[in-house]
Amino acid sequence: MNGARAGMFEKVLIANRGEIALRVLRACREMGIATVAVHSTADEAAMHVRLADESVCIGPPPAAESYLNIPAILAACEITGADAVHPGYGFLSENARFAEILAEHGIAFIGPSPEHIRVMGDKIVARRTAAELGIPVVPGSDGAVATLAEAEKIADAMGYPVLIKATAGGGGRGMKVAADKAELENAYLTARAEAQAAFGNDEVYIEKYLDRPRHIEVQIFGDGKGHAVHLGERDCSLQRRHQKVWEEAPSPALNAEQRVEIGAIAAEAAAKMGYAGAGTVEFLYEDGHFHFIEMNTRLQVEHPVTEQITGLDLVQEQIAIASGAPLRYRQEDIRLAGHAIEVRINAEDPRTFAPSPGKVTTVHVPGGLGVRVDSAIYGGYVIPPYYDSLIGKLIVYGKDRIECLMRLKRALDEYVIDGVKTTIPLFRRLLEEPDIQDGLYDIHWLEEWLGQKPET
Ligand code: MV4
Repeated sequence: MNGARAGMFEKVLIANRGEIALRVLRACREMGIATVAVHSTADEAAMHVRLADESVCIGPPPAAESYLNIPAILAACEITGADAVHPGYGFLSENARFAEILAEHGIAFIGPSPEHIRVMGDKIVARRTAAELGIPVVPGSDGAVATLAEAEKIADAMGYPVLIKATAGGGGRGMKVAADKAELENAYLTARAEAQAAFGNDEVYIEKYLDRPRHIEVQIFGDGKGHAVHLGERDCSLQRRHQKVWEEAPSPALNAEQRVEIGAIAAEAAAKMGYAGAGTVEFLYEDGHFHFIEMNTRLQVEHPVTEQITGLDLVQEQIAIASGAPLRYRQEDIRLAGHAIEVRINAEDPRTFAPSPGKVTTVHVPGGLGVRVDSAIYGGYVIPPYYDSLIGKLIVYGKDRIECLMRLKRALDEYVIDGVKTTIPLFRRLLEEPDIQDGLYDIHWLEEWLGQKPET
C-alpha cells in the first residue's frame, strides 16, 4: 500500500507524552506517516516510546528541561528528519514562539498560525477579536483597567457582581469576584497582585460575574483560507479547581436550534479570521444566553466525545490541514448523532484528589460496543510523579444519553486498575446522583457536591 499523497508529511515528531502521544501516533499510522517520540529520562519505558518508529531522549524528568525544552525538540527534529511536529495539548501546544521557531527551520507546526495563538493567548485581545467577529461576549470593560477609579466607574455602570480577570490568565488564577462596591478595591488589588506573581503581568480587565453558568465549548476547524466548519459542542461543566473531570456531547442543556446557532457563530468567526486547524471557542451559558470567555488554539483532552458523535478523526484532520490540504468536509457533510461521555481517569485518591503515582500492577480495560479507552498505561508501568495525573480517558457512546449512562456504569464496573488509586470510584458515585442522571449541573455543582460529601 502506498500512503504517499502530494504535500503530505512523511515523518511527524510528537512533542508530548502519555495518552495524547499515543492518540497522535495512531492517527499518523493510519495516514502512513512515520513517527518520532520524544521523552524525558523518566519516560524511557513509556508506551509512546515503545510504539513509535523512532525515539529521542530530550532531557531530565522536569518538563521545563524536556517536554518544554525547545532547543532539544528542535535538535530531535533535525536528527530524525521530521518534517512536522504535533504538540498535543499542554506543554508547547499554545506557545506562539515555538510555532514560529519551527517555521523558521522549515518544520510544520500542526496547529494554527503563531499570530492566532498569540491573539487568543491575550485574553483582552481575544475578547475584542471575538466581539469584532460577531461572537457574543460577557458584558465588561473595553480593554485593560489601569486604575481602581476606572474599575469603579465600569462596575457602577454595569452593575454588581463583577469579576476581575488577568489578561494573561487561564486556569482561574488572578481571578477575583466583587459582590458589591465595598469588595471592589480588595478584589482589584488582589487580582493584580496574583496575576503579577503567576504570570509576571499584572494587567487586568472586568466582566459582569455570571453566577451559575454552564461551560459549553464549540469545536471548530478552519482551513486557513477562509473556510471553517463546526463539529457541535461539548458540555464541560463538571470540574473541580478548573480541572475538568467529565465531558459530554451534545450538551444536555441545549436544543437543536441553539446548537446550530452557536455553532454557526463560532464557525463564521473562525472563517473570517482565516483560522487554520482545530480550535475550541469557550462559552459560559446561562439563562439561554451564550457569552464568549476564551478560545483554545489546540486539540483538547476531551476531543474524543466530538469524534464519537461525528465519526471524524480530529487528529487526522489537523494533520491534513497543516500539510496544506483543504477541509475534507463541508458543514452539510457533518452529522451529529448519538451521545458521548468522557470521564478522566486520574491516578488520584477519588475523595481527596491527592496524586497517587507508582506502579500499576494490573490493568483490565473495559470493551464492547460503544466503549473506547484512550490510555498509555500497562501492567507493570510505573507512573512517574513529575507530570499531570491523567492516566486514561474512558469514552462511551450510545444512541441517546440514557444508553450512554447505562454503558458508562457497565464500563466502569469492568475497569480494573490495581496498584495506584484512581478516580474510577468517583464516577460510580456520580452516576447515582439524580442531577447527573438528569443532566442538571453547572460549573459549581461538583465542588458543592464534594463539599457536602467530604472524605469518607
Ligand atoms: C467567568 C465566570 C463567571 N463570570 N467569567 C474560570 C477560568 C476561566 N477560564 C474563566 N472562568 C470563569 N469565568 C464571568 N464573567 C466563571 C468562571 C469559572 C469557570 C468557568 C468555566 C469552568 C469552570 C469555572 C469554575 C469557576 C469559575
